[in-house]
Amino acid sequence: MTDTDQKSGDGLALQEAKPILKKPDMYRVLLINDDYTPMDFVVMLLQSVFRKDHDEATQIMLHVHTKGVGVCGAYTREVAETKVRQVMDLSQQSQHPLQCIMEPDESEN
Ligand code: TYC
Repeated sequence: MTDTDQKSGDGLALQEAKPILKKPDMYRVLLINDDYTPMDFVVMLLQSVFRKDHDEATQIMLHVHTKGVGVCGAYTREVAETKVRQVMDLSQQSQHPLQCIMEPDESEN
């Protein structure tokens, strides 16, 4: 007799509750290249908003500059939304045309 087929007095089978743990859906935050936003500004954003060190921030900025688009990181929906908003707010305040978007991270499923 195993744990799951023990019977209680009234004949009902008792089964131990299994916690259902599902990984949250993840979203990639992407930076889009443009011809006007200064490289230093993009590096600063990657350090302040995405917590990259100067070397990694520079690598990501140069990837976006040469390829047209690049991933800053993958986050839960609310965190990704907040980072996109922070990038867009800082860019707008400095009057740069920098664009930042998010998309579902399909590699997580
Ligand atoms: N292409 C810009 C320049 O030459 C730099 C840049 C990089 C802009 C990444 C946007 O997402 C970007 N000054």
